[in-house]
Amino acid sequence: MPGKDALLIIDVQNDFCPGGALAVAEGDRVVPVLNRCIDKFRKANLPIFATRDWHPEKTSHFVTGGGQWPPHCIRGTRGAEFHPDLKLGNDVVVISGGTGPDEEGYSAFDGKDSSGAALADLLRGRGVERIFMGGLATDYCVKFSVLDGLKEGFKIVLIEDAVRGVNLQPGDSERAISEMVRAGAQKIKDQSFLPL
Ligand code: VGL
Repeated sequence: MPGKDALLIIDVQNDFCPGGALAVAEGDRVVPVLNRCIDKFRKANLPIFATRDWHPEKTSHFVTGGGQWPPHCIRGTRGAEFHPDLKLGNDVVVISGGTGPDEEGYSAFDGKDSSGAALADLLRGRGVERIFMGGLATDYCVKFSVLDGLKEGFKIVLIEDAVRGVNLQPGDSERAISEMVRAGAQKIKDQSFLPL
């Protein structure tokens, strides 16, 4: 794997996993796949970023504030925590999104680290040119993050077996993947780059 690669893990939080407030079917199935990716990137000393939906209690993103979604990923709650089996460590940069009362926060590129730095600047600062992405949910945060990453000029590789979708309408995830590929994303299964 060339030195200009990074791993970006999107919103693998309890509320998006089975039993959570906005559970994605099989959401937890991405965890072992992403853990193998984390091992690879960690061993190769390549940067790893993990985003989290980090909402206030009251936001126009929730049905309770006039939006579309049941309350989920309210910061400070268990639902907002990363899935406990995800092998995150101190070396992983956490990016928080949807923090304002009027923010949908779908795209990782609207998120910030703990010092307020934007994701694109952090990536460029590390010399990243290509981003491997996986997480939740295919048809929302993953899709918007992939499309924004391409607009920002990064090469994007979608790890297909490391994503799951909400599928409010049947087929939303497949349509989202087609849209990402049409926009210029490459898609792979993690096994295809694991034995480096
Ligand atoms: C997401 C729906 C609502 C996501 C966030 O992380 O994909 N989906 N909020």
